[in-house]
Amino acid sequence: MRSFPGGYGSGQVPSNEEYVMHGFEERRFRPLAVDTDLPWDRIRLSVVVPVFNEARTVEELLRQVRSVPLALEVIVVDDGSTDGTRDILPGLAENGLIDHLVMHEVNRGKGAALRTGFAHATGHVVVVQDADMEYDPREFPLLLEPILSGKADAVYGSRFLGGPHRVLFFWHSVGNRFLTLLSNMFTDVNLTDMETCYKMVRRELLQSLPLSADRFGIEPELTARLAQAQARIYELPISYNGRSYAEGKKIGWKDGVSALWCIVKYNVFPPAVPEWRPPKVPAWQEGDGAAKIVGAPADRAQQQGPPS
Ligand SMILES: Nc1nc2c(ncn2[C@@H]2O[C@H](COP(=O)(O)OP(=O)(O)OP(=O)(O)O)[C@@H](O)[C@H]2O)c(=O)[nH]1
Ligand SMILES: [Mg+2]
Repeated sequence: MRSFPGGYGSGQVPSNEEYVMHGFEERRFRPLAVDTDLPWDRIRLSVVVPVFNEARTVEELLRQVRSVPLALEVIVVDDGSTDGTRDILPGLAENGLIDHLVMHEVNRGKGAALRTGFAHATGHVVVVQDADMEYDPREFPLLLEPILSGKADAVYGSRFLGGPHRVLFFWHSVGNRFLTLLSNMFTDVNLTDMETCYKMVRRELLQSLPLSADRFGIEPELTARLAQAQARIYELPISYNGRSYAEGKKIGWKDGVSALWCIVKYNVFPPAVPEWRPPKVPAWQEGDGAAKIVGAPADRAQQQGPPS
């Protein structure tokens, strides 16, 4: 396995070009290499960013997203922000940081924002990216690999599997683990972080699920529907840079209580979800020479010559 000059952990962050040229061979906190033989250049990832009052972070977050060496479709849904976010976003769309910008006239909640975003997605795979910089988009390739290699239909990035994380609220983590336990008892899948933002799902599957939660109930609902569809779910460790209330944290104990009811509701009551049967050939490999996506990693790497 080749290493980036300096390598992760040396304090030296590889440039985007180095990252591309070395074909994701360096992992951030796993010794395993990403399989460079996978068709990274044929897959398009739709990134759905729900935004509510994130004027402080949304531009920097979108720059981070855009620097990921994958073919991306960036969909931003403003959820009735009142802190100036709505004035910033159109300029970011003009500058090419956003492909589709949708504005909710009034605040409707993260779930409603996600459903709007999912409806606009046209990529092969969709991932949720919160706008508050708690999650690191450089981890998209890690999350995508189990889908690209045909092993998974959905991938969750877990904050509780040993990835680097800011040490923060103990009782919140207890609450998260309890909600995950309860969700698992209903779904009979063994997740470690049901509430994680990093949920990556094949688009056809995601758009076939009946989703209706407007607020944070979308997390247990999506999990319940994926389990009911018998989707193959993978989990990977991710890093987590949690924020304090002074830094803008919004979620509170009332959201935890409402999650309890949502877990019961979406696991016990209809509609029934039909079993998901993945097509034999994934959409990104259809046809002999499925069109390569211009600007995807392999193209850029070729333009720059082989890795030394
Ligand atoms: N809180 C909140 N967030 C929303 C809403 N609509 C969209 N969002 C966005 O959904 C994402 C997740 O919201 P967060 O408040 O960060 O939720 P969280 O990460 O679970 O909790 P904290 O960051 O700890 O508050 C962020 O990008 C928000 O901007 C809403 O009505 N309320
Ligand atoms: Mg957050």
